[in-house]
Amino acid sequence: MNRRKFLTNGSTLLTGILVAKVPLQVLADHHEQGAEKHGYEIPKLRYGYDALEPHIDKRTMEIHYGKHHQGYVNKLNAAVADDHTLAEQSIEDLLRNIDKVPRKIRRAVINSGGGHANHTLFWSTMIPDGRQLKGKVAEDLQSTFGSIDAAVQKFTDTAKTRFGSGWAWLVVDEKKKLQIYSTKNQDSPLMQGHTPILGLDVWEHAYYLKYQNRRADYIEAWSNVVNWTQVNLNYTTAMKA
Ligand code: MN3
Repeated sequence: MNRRKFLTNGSTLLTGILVAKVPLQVLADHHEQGAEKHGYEIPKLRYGYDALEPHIDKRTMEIHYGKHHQGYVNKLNAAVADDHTLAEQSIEDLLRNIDKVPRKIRRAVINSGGGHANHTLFWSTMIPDGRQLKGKVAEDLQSTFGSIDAAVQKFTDTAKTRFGSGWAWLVVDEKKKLQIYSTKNQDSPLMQGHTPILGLDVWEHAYYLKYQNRRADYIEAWSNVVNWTQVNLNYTTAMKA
């Protein structure tokens, strides 16, 4: 993936604006809007299963969203079912305060709660045709990593070299600095006080149906559908928090 690809994909301005005005938290935390008894809920996809074709295929989306993500939500709800004080927190707060989660369910919350938060961000930072990398996040990627190309290359390499299952991240750390790194399994950057603003799922379930062992091809394809408008919004929101 390269900068030119990002820059040439910002075409549908109106859609970008509409999407940009929906904060991630609103999508993630349906249970905060008076639906506590239902527990955590999978956010609605803002595009169809086939909308990211040919880069991300329909069948992968159906299984990834409908089976994997829903499975994380179901297991998370089962894990916190007996503790109202846990279940009433947003998924972000639950993971930020992971040390306060009782030991006997902590691993389940890390795996399933992390899975829920990570995939919620993942869906929200993809959009058909992608959006341009610009705005404050572009400026600060350049100043932090030397150039946009260097930042993109570091993210790509991080995703390629994550051994086994995990995620590549662009985060805002506790000092409000941008960082790029990967985590294993469903470990969320929220658990170390960082706010993820872009995440790439490199579990094999994210790409194996279409790309088999060719993770690099999947990463390249994904770069065509990154919603940098949403990432920039996530960034400015995290910097204000
Ligand atoms: Mn996944």
